[in-house]
Amino acid sequence: MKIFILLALATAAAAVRYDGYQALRVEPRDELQLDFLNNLKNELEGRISFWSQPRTIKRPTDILVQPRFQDDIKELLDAKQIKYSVMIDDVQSVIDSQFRSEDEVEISADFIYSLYHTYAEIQAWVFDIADEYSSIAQQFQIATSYHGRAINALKISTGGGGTKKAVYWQGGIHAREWISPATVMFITKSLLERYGVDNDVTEILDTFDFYIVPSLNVDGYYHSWNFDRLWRKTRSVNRGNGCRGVDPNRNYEYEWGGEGANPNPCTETYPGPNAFSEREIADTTSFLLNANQEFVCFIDFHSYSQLWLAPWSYTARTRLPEDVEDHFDAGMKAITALESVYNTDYLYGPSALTLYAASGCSVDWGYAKLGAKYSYVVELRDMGSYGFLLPSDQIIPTGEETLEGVLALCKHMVEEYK
Ligand code: 0X9
Ligand code: ZN
Repeated sequence: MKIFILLALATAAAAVRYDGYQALRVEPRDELQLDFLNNLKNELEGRISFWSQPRTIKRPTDILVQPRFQDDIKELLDAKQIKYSVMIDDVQSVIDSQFRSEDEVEISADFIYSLYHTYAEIQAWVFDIADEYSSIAQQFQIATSYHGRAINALKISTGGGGTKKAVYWQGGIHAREWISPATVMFITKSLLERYGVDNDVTEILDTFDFYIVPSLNVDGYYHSWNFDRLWRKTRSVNRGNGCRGVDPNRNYEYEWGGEGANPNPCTETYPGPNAFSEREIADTTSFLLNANQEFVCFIDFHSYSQLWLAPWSYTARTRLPEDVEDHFDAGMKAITALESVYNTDYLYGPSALTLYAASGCSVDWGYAKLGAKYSYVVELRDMGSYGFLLPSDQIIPTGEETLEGVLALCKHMVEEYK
């Protein structure tokens, strides 16, 4: 009996709840207001979570505020005449609406693309889709997580014995960005089902080999399903510190530990004790470097903000890469095609200049170290109505428009490389 009660208590305490938490959209007007927000962020680090960084007056900053701080924060913003609005009134109710009911789980044995899926379901999907398209697709384990979970990947190849140029796409590096794995799975199955049916897709798959990882940060993803929906980082233990996890998108070995990374392990942008400290990142990058293929494309799918970003990410204070014009041409083709589907507004630009500087990011590593000319980081929907909590009825539309975006990019690459 005692044990039972203890267990019950432990489970009740495990899941983080966000009852009454508000997401505030804050729109700084000038550098002074921006500085104020940055100071606020530093002071309240760990107590208030910034969903986006207050780095530019061109983009709003979204802040998650717990009930007991709401009055104070709003008073502060009013006093400084900083414009804000309540983006989400009760974060927990939006979270609740995202989890599937038991009925939905039982609906069908088929994979339902219009729902969010658990870690186990996504990994099973990799095996199943490889089986379904076994003449051109193959499952393989690309990495192992800190907790020993398998990180499965798909290789799509229509022949060529490894001599073709290659494309690499990954989703789910940030755990709470659920739309990312969902979108990567949607575009992957769309490519597979259109091969031999649609001329463009056939030419694309006949020109390039594809390596696709739907869910990279699997420990974080598992944690976001079972314990804290808003978890971002990995789940590794930080020595001498009670706060867990490293930001895997600050952990790449290119300009590691510079701007936009925070040495405090309790922050969301902690880059880790050293580059590639996270097994998920070390394993995937070493796979790519040893794959014996020439990678020409690297895309890391994130959410949210509707941005298509190119190098450099690590700083705005350097010359843009020599391929800047080609990055721009291909990137603009991608967002033009994407926008034409549902009129979803996207912005294209070099990462640090468009958003904020972030060092040790995948996009820079993909370009500078892997040598993939077309290296991008894509921030999927939305613009901040739901932020990381995008409702599942937007999965298919997001998939459909993103598919058109990547197809336009691939067509550009076919022209260049075929
Ligand atoms: O900060 C990140 O890792 C990415 N944004 S997210 O909200 N998905 O966490 C953006 C990385 C892109 N690089 C730069 N903005 N420099
Ligand atoms: Zn992200």
